[in-house]
Amino acid sequence: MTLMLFAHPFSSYSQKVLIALYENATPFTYRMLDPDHPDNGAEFARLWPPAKFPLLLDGDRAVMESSTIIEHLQIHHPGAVRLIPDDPAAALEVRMLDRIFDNHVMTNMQRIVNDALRPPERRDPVEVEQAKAALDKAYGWLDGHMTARGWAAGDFSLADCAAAPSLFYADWVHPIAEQFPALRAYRARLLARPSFARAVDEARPYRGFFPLGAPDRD
Ligand SMILES: N[C@@H](CCC(=O)N[C@@H](CS)C(=O)NCC(=O)O)C(=O)O
Repeated sequence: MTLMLFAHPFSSYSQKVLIALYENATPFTYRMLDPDHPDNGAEFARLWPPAKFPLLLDGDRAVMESSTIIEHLQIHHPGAVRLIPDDPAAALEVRMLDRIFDNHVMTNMQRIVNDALRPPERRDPVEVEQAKAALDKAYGWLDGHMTARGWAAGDFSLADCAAAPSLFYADWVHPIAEQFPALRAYRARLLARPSFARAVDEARPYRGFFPLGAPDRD
């Protein structure tokens, strides 16, 4: 049964799931969500009216939410790389870090990007200031957490799939300061991981669309 992923290469949550697929070389059909593929957009909107992507279609079963998609892949299409450990306590740690990256890094990064997407008269400097302050708090905690660690929670896992795009884009909108060397080194390690390097390369043609202007690096 062919897996189908409705996604876009420049989307951070799409990248999170693409990392998982690439880690295990899991075959799938890429259903690109862009104006050149209106049929994909129409089917996606029918399957999931909130229209937040990515979405995985496994036969006739639609799976929403990036973390759940990665859990689904491990249960139904497992590969050599176990992204959620079998040990329940280790799995809990992985899921906690996954939530931290999504809720405290990705969400605050998206607040800043979403503000930049608004017309100038509807932008909110207070919102941006609060999001940056929240990112700094997250960076501080994560820097301590990553000291003397290679990956976020044991072996490379779901948590690192979440960390890679969230830290990648968060550093673009609010750079991780030099006072957080362990977090900066972790971001560099994620960029060197072949699965994420591939996702970053596939997204490269779209950098011109980044509303705040993509930096000339990474
Ligand atoms: N909690 C969702 C978040 C998905 C999400 O926010 N996706 C973004 C793209 S990275 C999106 O759909 N943006 C379009 C929109 O908000 O209309 C997940 O983990 O999959």
